[in-house]
Amino acid sequence: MNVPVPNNLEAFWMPFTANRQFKKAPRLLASASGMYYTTVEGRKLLDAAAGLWCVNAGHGRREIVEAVANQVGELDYAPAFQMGHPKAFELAARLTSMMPKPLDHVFFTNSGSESVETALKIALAYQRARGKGTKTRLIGRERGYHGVNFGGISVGGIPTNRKFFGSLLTGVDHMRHTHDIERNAFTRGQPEYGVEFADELERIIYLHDASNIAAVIVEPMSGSTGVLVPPKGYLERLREICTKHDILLIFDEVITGFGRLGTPFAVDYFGVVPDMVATAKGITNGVIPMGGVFCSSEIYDAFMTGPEHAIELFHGYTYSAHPVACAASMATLDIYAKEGLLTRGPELAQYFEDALHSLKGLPHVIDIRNIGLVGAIELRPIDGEPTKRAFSAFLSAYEKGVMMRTTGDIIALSPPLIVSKAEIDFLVSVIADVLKTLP
Ligand code: PXG
Repeated sequence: MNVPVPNNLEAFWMPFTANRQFKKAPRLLASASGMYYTTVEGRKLLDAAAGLWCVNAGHGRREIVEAVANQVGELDYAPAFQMGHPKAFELAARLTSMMPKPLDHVFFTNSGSESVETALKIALAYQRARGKGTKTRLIGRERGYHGVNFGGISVGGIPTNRKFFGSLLTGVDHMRHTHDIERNAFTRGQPEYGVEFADELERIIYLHDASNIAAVIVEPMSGSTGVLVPPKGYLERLREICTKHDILLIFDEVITGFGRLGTPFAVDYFGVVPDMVATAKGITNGVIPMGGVFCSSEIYDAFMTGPEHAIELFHGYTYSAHPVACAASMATLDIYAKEGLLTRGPELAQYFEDALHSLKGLPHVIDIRNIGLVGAIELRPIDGEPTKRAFSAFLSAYEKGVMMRTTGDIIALSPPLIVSKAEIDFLVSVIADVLKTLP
């Protein structure tokens, strides 16, 4: 299949992309099915990134296509404020039934970034609603990615995502990240060392006093900054400290939600229940933009006071609970359930882990780490040219038939959850070839 290529690539300012490099040698996708993309030149590419960590059930799923098509024909849009439609309520009930108690309510958004802003705003408004309006500070973590809106980059911990954009939110502190390559390199699953990094939270709380702190937000496993798996006991300790000081704990599960760790959510994998969970991506298999913030009943109930005719939370989006997104999500959840995709950990994670760790000893590899169906290979950077080696690996893998993600000098792998053992073998053999030929 040869698909016509546009002759003007200038108008589109591409996000998070080296625009000039791309436009000289474009990588254009024409179609997708199952585990594979097809480029406009007709080349097949194994999708080792689930799109951007979202296409968990694989591409071109007929049931989702039909659900979306039918929904557009039946109810294309319903106002999100002071009106509703049945699928929004049905979906919310289904989603909350997948979460442990007390996460019994969900607020719909259209992306991970919006889910994060929503969670932060709910945290602040909740503290006020229950008479604790001095609790306004927010605590994030270095190397955290919480999307690209102002709240998210303020609590986020990626210097390049922050430094160009002014003074950001005030009243934000960061704990240190948990990546400790000296002590934990080549760990399979959760690292042994680093539970004590959680104690930094105690120091920050001591400095500001708990009466001034609203919430702590972390990714249970940091995805975008290179698959940083939490040390054993770390999340449990964060939970203990937050509970002790009456501070909300928010998990950003935009990546870990919907099966990435081999369990439905990271909440299940780690057995740690936060007060809010931000999600997006896999909620619709990436087909239609959507996100959702799960909240505890304690939070929800704190708002359900005052006169009944009054709006309780002054927040929401034109497209919150969009009917087409709801339909896509329900069809996605059906596939996840029917094919057992959210619990493929026991069946596949060990195989994935062994395959990845077989790359140890190849040129430039300084760490390999993994959890569930996500893994990373960290490369030694070229002196004075950070990110260049991994970007070369990305381009070389693309030529060899694999689409993967790189971040800094780290290769991140998160294939759709339908991946087979043979596809894992192919992926790892391509990466091995790439590493052997890299400058
Ligand atoms: N939180 C987390 C943990 C994320 O990973 C967002 C929030 C923001 O989601 P939206 O839908 O607004 O993009 C994300 C997004 C990558 C990559 O390759 C990761 C993301 C997005 C694009 C690329 O690491 N994560």
